[in-house]
Amino acid sequence: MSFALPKIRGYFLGVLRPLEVGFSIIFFSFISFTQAQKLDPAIKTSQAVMDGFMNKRFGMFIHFGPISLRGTEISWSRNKDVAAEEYDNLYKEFNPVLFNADAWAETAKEAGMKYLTITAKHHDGFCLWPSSVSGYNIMNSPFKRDIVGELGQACRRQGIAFCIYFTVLDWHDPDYPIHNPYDSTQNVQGDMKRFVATMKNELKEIITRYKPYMLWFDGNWEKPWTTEYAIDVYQYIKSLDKDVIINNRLGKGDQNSLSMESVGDYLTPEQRIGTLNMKDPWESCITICNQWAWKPNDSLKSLRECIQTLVKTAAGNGNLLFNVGPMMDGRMEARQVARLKEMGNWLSNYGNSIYGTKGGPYTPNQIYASTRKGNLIYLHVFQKTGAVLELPSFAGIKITKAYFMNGKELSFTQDSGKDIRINLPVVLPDMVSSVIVLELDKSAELIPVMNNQN
Ligand code: FHN
Repeated sequence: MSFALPKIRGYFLGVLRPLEVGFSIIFFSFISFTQAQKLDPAIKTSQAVMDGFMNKRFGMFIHFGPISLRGTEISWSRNKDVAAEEYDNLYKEFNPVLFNADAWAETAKEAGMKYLTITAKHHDGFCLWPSSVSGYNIMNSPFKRDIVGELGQACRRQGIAFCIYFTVLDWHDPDYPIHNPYDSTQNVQGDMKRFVATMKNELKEIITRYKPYMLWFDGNWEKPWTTEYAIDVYQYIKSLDKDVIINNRLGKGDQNSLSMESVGDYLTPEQRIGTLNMKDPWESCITICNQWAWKPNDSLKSLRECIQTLVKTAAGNGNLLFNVGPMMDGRMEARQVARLKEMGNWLSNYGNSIYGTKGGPYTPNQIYASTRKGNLIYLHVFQKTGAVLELPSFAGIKITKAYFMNGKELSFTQDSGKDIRINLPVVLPDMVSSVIVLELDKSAELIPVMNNQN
């Protein structure tokens, strides 16, 4: 038997060795594959930069391009309301002569917005800056002015952080396999390697010329795009500017399925107020009307809806990126500018209850929502349901004073662990959202999120 062992051992080694090698190749390629699938946390945007971004709470989103000549939706109306041929030649008529970057930046400033995001390139592939990478750009239109550059400078003059929207997919680029989302028979072989190289060159132009504070990617759900490309582009961007913020739509997926696992720095719920989330940074993007790009007589949200959308977003611990679509001549509609100004008036009174606050501890509902900072809770009351506002109380922390922000003191009772009862005046001081300040004897940020759904 003993002499047999080396043989058996030799036999098995004979068999095992190649298997071992095989397994280790598979194992290590799996590791490197999963490694490539993961973003190196060391290059991720720093917590300090993200905190600075989340303290801003309110930004302007601008969807603009040659499609404003037709008043139909940007990119999605191509091959639908507007034939691709006609759509792709609109830039030859695009001449927004009344475009005034300072007017746009001032409108954002007076609305109380702290950052602004412009669609430098949407899915239709048209570049609103003088790109030397793509000839399909503003300098080949009758307008021949750098809309992105002028807006960046205007934002800096107004002290507003300048951000840039950049599409991942490009239905106009011959290297991108999909040219019509409504008809896959028009798909082509394309060349994604070259497409990603072009994307990097365009991003280099944008980042080095305009030094955006944040890049708002989109169009990351189609088949040709992969997580590997996303990681590669994220790393490339960070090699150009380590502090530029990148939303989570660089990662592969659609906006509802994306998580913090995705490639990017924050979550981006769309056309809805995100759920209260004290852990992951998030920003809801919502239209002031219905369409992203300009549409004649599009239905404009009421001031109540606009303010309560902002308040509920902040109360959920998120930012609101509020969208306007300028008209074909480059002006923003006067009624939209007026609505934004009204929001700015509200914020000039109650801004401290929004900027730099945290969400919670109460979960927003139809009657109230709350934000907090230090030892203060800001209760946003949307409507009266009676002479007394009842709230679940929080243990171990006492309310020392209650009063309307910039207003009179209110009487209240608090039996810890059960509820808080605040006596309200006959008429609330603000029609859309009245702010009651609760001063506490300890930090409000210690209070766990309450489940106070009505
Ligand atoms: O397809 C785009 C759409 O046109 C618009 O830009 C919105 C804004 O967030 N995002 C995509 C739809 O999810």
